[in-house]
Amino acid sequence: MKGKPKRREYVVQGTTVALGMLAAAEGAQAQQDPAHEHHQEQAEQPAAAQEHHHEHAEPAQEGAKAESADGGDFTEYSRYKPSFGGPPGSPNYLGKLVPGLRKPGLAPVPVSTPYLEMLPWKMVNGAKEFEITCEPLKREFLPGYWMDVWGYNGSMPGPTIEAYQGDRVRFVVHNKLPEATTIHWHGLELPVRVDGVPYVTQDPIAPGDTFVYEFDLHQTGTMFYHSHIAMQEAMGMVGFFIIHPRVAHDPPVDRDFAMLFQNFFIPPNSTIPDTQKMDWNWHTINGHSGPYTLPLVCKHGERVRVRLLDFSPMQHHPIHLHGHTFWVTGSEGGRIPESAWLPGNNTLVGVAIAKDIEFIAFNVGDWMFHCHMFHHMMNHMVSQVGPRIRSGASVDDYISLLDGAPEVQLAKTDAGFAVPGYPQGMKGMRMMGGEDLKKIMGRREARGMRASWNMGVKGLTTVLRVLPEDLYEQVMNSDEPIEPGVSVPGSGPGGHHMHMGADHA
Ligand SMILES: [Cu+2]
Repeated sequence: MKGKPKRREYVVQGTTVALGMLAAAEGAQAQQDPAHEHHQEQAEQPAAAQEHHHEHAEPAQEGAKAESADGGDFTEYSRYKPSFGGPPGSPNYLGKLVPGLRKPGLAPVPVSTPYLEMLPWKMVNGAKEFEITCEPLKREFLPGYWMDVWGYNGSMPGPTIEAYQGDRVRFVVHNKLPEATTIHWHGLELPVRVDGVPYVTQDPIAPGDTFVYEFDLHQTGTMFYHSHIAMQEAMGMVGFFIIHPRVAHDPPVDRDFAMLFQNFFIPPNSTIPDTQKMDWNWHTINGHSGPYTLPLVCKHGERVRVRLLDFSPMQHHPIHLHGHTFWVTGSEGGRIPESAWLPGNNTLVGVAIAKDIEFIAFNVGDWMFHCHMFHHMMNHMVSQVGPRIRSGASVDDYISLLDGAPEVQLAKTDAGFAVPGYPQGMKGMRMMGGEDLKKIMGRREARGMRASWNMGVKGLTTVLRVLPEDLYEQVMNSDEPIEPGVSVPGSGPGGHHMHMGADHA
């Protein structure tokens, strides 16, 4: 960072004043706030937590030391720049127990699941009652690519269920699928008759029928709901079921995001997933492929939680975040005790497993946040039949489906096919431009990114944007135009944002 004065200047300009005020406010708050004192006094509070709240009360000192550290002293942790904290085992080591900017002891922040609605409820006979309709629907994976999938209430994945420990919940489930279904509540400890397994715990819900599930929630964590019929799961029938504690976990987070990863095989020129195929060419996060995934935007210095869920048929996803070290703090089994949290930059999320990660967003910029499987970092990986077909390749699959298969040219004459074995020029992928591209580049969450950012974000890829407070306000809460590239200080505006698809490689 020191070698890049431009970037440093930017950060300083953007945040010094705010930081000074924040530090002063926090210090004052720590002295005056009775809730904070009470929190420190609690006898049952672990020593580690007491220490970090003590530290929280003296951010001014933290800032002063960070300024003079000069590489010699690694023990101070700064929420506003890369730093070590430590030693390992201490509460501020790699930001482990450094709290968010929010006060402890409050209700949790609501979870944010980009592109997925919250499932509404109303109180009926002492329970939160939710209506769920199982149905076929269309989902736009990328602009112009409308896929025929199955899901809930018009959404794939389904809307997010957000509830609290101690709630009694009731789900009135309507089946508008052409076949029978059930809903299983994954990770929940509940009476067996509402476990949602066809034949084993209940009769399947026939098309047109309604079934009611009702149970109490005593757990917390990142759970989910899904059909318990395998081929329906592969059509997309899943959604988040997040159960918050009544009081936020300590240390409190300022943001709580959730991302659900899926794979589908959708043959070229088809819109229907082939659920029996053990090959995958479309990859989605909350129902969208990169760069149509929604950037996660947070403010510099915040503590952020991201809940990761893999609901792919067969494939695991090593989820990698650039520029930050996170701690794995939870699973579909609930909160992990602090002693068992693991630091990492990449965590393997297995099929039907949830992992919560937390970190301090100390590093300003637009950071890649993605699955690290190479085939999951792009769309439309197709072999045998489709865009990659060329002379000498097997056409068995194609020939066996002559009546139903789209027309495929066996000889390609354009230059992109001149290099044998070079698959990246995906000739079957439709070009995108104009209105399609506006759908991607015109989103509020992408304002101020480099003009060419979309060329580097594909498949199971999104971007974590850590913005200084003033830029965050500009991006998220104003409509004034923003210069491209301003969120990657010193990098320039970026090239032209281009059509995606075939010919950029
Ligand atoms: Cu993956």
